[in-house]
Parts: sequence; C-alpha cells; structure tokens
Amino acid sequence: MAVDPDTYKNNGDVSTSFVSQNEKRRDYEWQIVWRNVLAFIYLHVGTLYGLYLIFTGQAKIVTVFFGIFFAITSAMGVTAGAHRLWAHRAYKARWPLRLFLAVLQTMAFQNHIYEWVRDHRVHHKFTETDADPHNAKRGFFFSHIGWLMVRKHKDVFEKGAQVDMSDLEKDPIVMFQKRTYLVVMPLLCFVLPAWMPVLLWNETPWSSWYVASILRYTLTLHFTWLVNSAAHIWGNRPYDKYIGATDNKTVAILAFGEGWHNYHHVFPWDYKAAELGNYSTNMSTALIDFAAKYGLAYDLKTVSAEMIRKRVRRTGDGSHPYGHQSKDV
Ligand code: ST9
Ligand code: ZN
Ligand code: ZN
Repeated sequence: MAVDPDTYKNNGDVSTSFVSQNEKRRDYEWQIVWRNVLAFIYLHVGTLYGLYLIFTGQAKIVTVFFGIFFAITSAMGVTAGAHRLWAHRAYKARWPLRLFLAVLQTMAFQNHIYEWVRDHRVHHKFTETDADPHNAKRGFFFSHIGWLMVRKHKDVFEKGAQVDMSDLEKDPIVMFQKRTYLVVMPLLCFVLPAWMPVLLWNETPWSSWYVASILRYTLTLHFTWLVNSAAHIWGNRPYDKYIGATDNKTVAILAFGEGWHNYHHVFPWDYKAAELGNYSTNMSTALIDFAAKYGLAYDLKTVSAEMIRKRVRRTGDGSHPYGHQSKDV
C-alpha cells in the first residue's frame, strides 16, 4: 500500500491504528525524498561546473572573491545568529543586530531560523539517538547530508514536541522571517548573489549563477554539515570522553568557530562555543565581541576557568593541558 508520508507528521490528526500499523516500518525503512535528492544532485553537478569555470578562467576572479565574501557573511547568520543567539541564547542582541543576523541567515538557506533552531535543540537534547535529526550513530553520510534526503524518524517528531520554542515565538523578527521565507530566501540566497556580479562588473549571468550562487551555497552547506558529521566522529574529547562530539580544528576553521564541538556539547551556553583558540579559528566570536563593543550584543555568557578545569579532570580524555596536569596532582 502506498503510504502518504504526511501522515507520519506529528500533527495530531493521524489515526492511531494507522500509526501503529506503520510504526515498525517507519523505524526500519528510510523514505527517500526524491525532490531533495535531485536538488542535491543539481547542486553538486553545478558546483563542479562552477569550479570548471573558475579554473578555466571563464569566471572573473572578482566573482570568486565576491562568492567567498558572501559565504562568510551568510555563515555568520548561522553561527552567531541561528546557533549561538537563537538556539542557545548564549547572548542577547538588540533588534538591529537580530534583524541583520536574520538577513544573513536567510542568505545561507539552511531553513528558516525557527526550523533550524528546533532541529538543533532536539539534536542537543537527544544527541546521537533516533530523536536526533542527524544522528551520527547512523554514520558519516547520514549525519552529513543523508538526513536531508529522507523523512525524519518518528522519534524526532515525538520527542521534538517536548522542546520549548516559546522564546522564538515571541521574537517578531524570527516569526516574520518564517512567514516570508519562501519568497525572501530564494531572492537573498540565489538571485541577489547571481545578479550583483552581472550588474557591478559585467560578469556573465552563467558564471555568476554557477560560481556565486551554486558553488558558494554548496560549499557553505558542506562546511556546516561537517559539524554534524566529522565533529561527531573524528577529533579529541578533552571535556567529555563519554559523548560523541569532538573538538576538530579543521572543522573549527571551516565552520567559523563551530568545530570545538566537544566543548560546545558540554557547555552549550558559552557564546564563544569554545574555550581555547583565537579569532582566526572563531570568526563568529569576533563578530559578537565587535557587536558587544557597540552595545548591540550584551549579556554574553561564558564559563569560568575553574568550572572547565573541574570538568576536564572529571570526564576529559586527557588531551587537554589540564588533563595532563591532573595526572600529576
Ligand atoms: C541545512 C541545515 O543544511 C543544516 C543544519 C546544520 C546544523 C549544524 C549545527 C552545528 C552548529 C552550527 C554550525 C554552523 C556552521 C556554519 C558554517 C558555515 C560555513 N522537533 O522537517 P519536516 C515536525 S538545510 C519537533 O518536513 P519530514 C513539525 O511538526 C539545507 N517537531 O519532516 C513539522 O511541521 P512544521 C536546505 C518536528 O516530513 C513536521 O514534523 N534545506 C521536528 O520528515 C514536518 O517536518 C533542505 O535541504 C523537530 N526537530 O521531512 C530541506 N522536525 O515544520 C530540508 C519536524 O510545519 N528539509 N517536526 O512545524 C526537508 O526537506 C525536510 O525537513 C526533510 C524531512 C525531507 C529532511
Ligand atoms: Zn552536535
Ligand atoms: Zn549547538
């Protein structure tokens, strides 16, 4: 029997018997979402073509730099915005900064802030279980990109319903972005970056589309996804050796400070999402500190050195400098 995937949604209008008949199947079978599979195939073929245009000199170098600039700014909307501000409330932001970060986050097309935050809060609350949308226990491919090509596990809906989202529901900027996302996102993520190089330095629409829109978007997605995949598999666990999340410097650099993921899972309220490292491995912290200087960001939360030291000694894997000290004490 053909199963309507919408009936799996946890929206309360599904007959109980239907759910129970299919629950088992839902647990063990992936329902592939072909629309997303096709979209990702297009993005990756387009990315290879974008690289070809760059390396054959058909795309202008200024378009490449523009793509990098656009990638970095949109990423800040995800890291400093969706992640540290809205998902974790690690600092507070006045409305001009919230509006600015919401615009940047829209440029990144990683779903609207409300959906991004809901998935991320569920990820933290139920890490590496079936309720984790990108459960790393299902392997690199699933946690990296595969989770966006299949319907979610029923536990994500059921346990996700426990997550409190009332703070976001009270934020008019978040709710406005949610309402207008389907119109504004394509304009900011694809049309704007493809149109600016044509307008400003006579780039061909073809090169502009494949380099500044498609290649730039796809690479930004991969750098983000590495936090869910690589930083749950490879690296050190200086703060807690009993959890899957790792500190991974390469990911930290590529994801603007979000690769210190072992630290982040232990102390998710720290606005730096890291203990060590400097601005070069944490550009998102640099942006928040800059905003704080001008009063746009405030109430920045962090963790005391003493608290970190105690945790490292109690549960760290020994890769932290404190960990080594503790062996001598
Ligand atoms: C993308 C997101 O790429 C990336 C997130 C990465 C996070 C990384 C975090 C690490 C830290 C930060 C690092 C930043 C680094 C940045 C560096 C940059 C260089 N709880 O989802 P639906 C319910 S997106 C509670 O459709 P399906 C809810 O009722 C890429 N409830 O499920 C919902 O209805 P509504 C572009 C939940 O049908 C209903 O279920 N986007 C939850 O199974 C249906 O939800 C795409 O590729 C929950 N967590 O579909 C599209 N979830 O929303 C992606 C769901 O109305 N999405 N419910 O309230 C999809 O196409 C679909 O979601 C699907 C699943 C096919 C994947
Ligand atoms: Zn994680
Ligand atoms: Zn987080």
